[in-house]
Amino acid sequence: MKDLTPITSQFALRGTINEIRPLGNGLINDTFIVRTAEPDAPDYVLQRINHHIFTDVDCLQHNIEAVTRHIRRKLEAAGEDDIDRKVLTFIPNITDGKTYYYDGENYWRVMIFIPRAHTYEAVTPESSRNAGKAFGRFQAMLVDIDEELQESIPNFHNMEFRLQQLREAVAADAVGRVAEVRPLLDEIDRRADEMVKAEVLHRQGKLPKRICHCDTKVNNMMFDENDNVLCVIDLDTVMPSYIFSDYGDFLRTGACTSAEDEPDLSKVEFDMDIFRAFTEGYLESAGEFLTPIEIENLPYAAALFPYMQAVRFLADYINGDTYYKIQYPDHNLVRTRAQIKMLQSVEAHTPEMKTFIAERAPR
Ligand code: GN1
Ligand code: MG
Repeated sequence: MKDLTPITSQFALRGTINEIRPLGNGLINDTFIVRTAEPDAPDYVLQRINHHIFTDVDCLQHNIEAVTRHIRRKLEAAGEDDIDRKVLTFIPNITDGKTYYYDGENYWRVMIFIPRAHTYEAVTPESSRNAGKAFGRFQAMLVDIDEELQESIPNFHNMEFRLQQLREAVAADAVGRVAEVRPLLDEIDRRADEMVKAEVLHRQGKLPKRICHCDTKVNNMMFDENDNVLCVIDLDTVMPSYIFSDYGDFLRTGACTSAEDEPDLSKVEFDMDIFRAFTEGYLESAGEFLTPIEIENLPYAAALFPYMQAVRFLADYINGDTYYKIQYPDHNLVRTRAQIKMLQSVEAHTPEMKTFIAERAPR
């Protein structure tokens, strides 16, 4: 591994660096843990921001700073303890105080590593109830943010736009993979009209955009020693979106009985126990501000995200794997198949989900 201390020395860190090692398994940025020698100095997380994807790093960091500042104020006002573990802290660089550093080639940022905390790749009904409460609370805290946030990736969760990108990929057929994926394209086409419902409702003035996390994968949440949620991490995609983003994308991974790239499709199912627990937790903390249209469409959101992810993985496969990191040649194809299987399982459970939500909707 390349020596990263010239980078870390650009940030006002406390303590002496012991080691820097890779951390986590995100598909976009490169992440490292920076361990310090002194027990009273924090450890840090160093990230190389993928600026091919986040082309406006200034906008990206502005969103993150605004959101963490607002949440910190809310936690302080609520008299919470342990606040440094409940919201991320970014370290300014030593030259101009920005929360990122450009070395002429790459963009880097550093945040405090949250101690005695862990993430999960899979959840239990109990921890997903906590997760539901945490993401609902995250949205609730941001309902009254006064700073304006921009979309750090324009049209990120816009289903019409994602379908358009897929169509463009198919038309270009850059690496000759279209013929092989026809059956998957048919699965996607059949559902296209119903899946763009959020955009339609928004144009009709019936569905608001709110500040959402937009990458609520289960592994983007930190839990403490007692499996309580501490905070939500990976804030790159915090931006205005429909609440469906956070609700739906959590269930896509959290309520899936397998990994998002499971090759054995018989293992990919929608787990109703997780759905029930997460939904109860979410409605408990978000129920206050959600509108009836938002609540009524939660089952749609559960289907929308495996669908959208299938569209994105498949477009990347067709484009020759230019966006997501892959571990083997047809990884994006395997991912797409798993997302379609997940979608089918969600659809099979939709009537049951509707009944469950109707019975619990706040009035
Ligand atoms: C990406 O960075 P990571 O792995 O948490 C992606 C998400 C996808 C996810 C699929 C900026 O998230 O939108 O849902 O992969 N983030 C971006 O695993 O595209
Ligand atoms: Mg992540």
